[in-house]
Amino acid sequence: MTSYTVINPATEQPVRQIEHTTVEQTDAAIERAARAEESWRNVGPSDRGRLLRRFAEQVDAHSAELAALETAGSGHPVGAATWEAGQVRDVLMYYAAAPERLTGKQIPVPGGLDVTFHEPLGVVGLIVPWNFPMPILSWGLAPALAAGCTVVAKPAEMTPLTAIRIAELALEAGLPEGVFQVLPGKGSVVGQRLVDHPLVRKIVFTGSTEVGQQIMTGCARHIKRLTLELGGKSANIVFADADIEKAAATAPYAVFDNAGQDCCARSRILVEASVLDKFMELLEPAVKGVQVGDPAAAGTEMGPLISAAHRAHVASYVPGDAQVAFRGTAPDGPGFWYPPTVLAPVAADAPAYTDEIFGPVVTVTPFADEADAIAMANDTPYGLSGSIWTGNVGRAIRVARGVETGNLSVNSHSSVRYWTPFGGFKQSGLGRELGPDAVDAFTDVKNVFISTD
Ligand code: TAP
Repeated sequence: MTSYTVINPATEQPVRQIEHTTVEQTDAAIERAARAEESWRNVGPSDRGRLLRRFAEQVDAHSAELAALETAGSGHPVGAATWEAGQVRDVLMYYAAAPERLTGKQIPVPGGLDVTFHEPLGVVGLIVPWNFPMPILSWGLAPALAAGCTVVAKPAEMTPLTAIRIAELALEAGLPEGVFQVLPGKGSVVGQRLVDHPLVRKIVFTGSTEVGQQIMTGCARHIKRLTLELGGKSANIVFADADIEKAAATAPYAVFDNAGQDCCARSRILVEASVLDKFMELLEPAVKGVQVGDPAAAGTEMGPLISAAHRAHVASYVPGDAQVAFRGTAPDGPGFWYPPTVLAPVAADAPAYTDEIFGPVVTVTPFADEADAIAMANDTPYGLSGSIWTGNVGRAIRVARGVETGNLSVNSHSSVRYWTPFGGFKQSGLGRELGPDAVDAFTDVKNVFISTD
């Protein structure tokens, strides 16, 4: 049996060795999940809700432990990791109310009564990336359990620790065996088996567009339900009539959060040409002020990248002759550090402008007018997120409607709020997670006609 040693990205020291799950063990887990689903789907709505609330409380009681695990295993600043553990609690709590509200319709028809039921799909395979191990796990897990599905989750090979602990907390909270299992291992083994196994009725995948395409092809063989959350190259559009001070002060956090390893990173800043110089003047101290350092220290805003290989990938977008406008700081010594980096000017066909870098590198490009801004924002195969800064309400609405992306914020950079739907346009994804309708994505609608004759 092979294994993986989790490395602390801030120190390069080993944290824990985790054994890989084999194909045979994956099959056994899927079969356990299928057996568990037969009874989980029949647990009464109030009892299912109560168990999910207990699960949320158990996560809450262990949030400091979960945050410390994420800081050690993924390099997330402890403040951010604490928020992430809180997000798992909140998402579980939000969907704990769903079983009691999973209503169908009564549809007027001649000759009888017609009603619809939302039937759980069955076993759900959840494939999670390394950048936000806790929140992304919870976004699929909570609504799936609420719908009456059971879940087999595969965390990313590099970041399995919090998912493993959350599955233990589920059992401690009283969830029956087999309802939620975590299988650490490789995507090409465990993930692939979840896609190929006929008893898995739905895949929820978050990760790269390339792997997402392979998974979509695999799911087609079984007409398997599928939700995809993929990459992004989102724009932060700043108009001359905006609060430029606030736009510049907040722009670093919209792209350097989680060291830029964020699918929603606003990695292209587009600025109306007439205020470009002023914006750059204000952006420089904001970038230099980002607190980069020991993720275990309170007050740290940005930690290291996940691995040496990923740092080399990010650095390849900033070759020796790159136009670096200015940079923030990063510690010396061990750890996969990379400083916040602003590139300007940058050509429209430069890889740093077109590719998802998934690191703390941002480009700044001027635009002429509103139509130009929308065209530039849309000039990408992605469409996940974005921000619009303007003092003109009409313009905010026009531009929000014009930008082809799933999640936009005006005069702010909020993106993922569990109360609202989240997902991508174009090659950023398929389907939506979160929000009031997420449970529907884990059910099939059954229509029943009852004759009154
Ligand atoms: P991927 O390489 O696509 O990996 C994501 C997950 O898929 C990992 O658990 C991986 O396992 C698994 N996987 C790999 N090959 C597989 C296969 N053939 N079959 C089934 N599963 C497989 O992405 P990544 O590098 O971890 O994450 C970065 C990408 O994710 C970026 O493009 C980013 O934008 C995207 N992302 C998107 C979002 C949203 S919400 N849209 C959120 C976060 C990240 P291993 O552990 O073996 O790699």
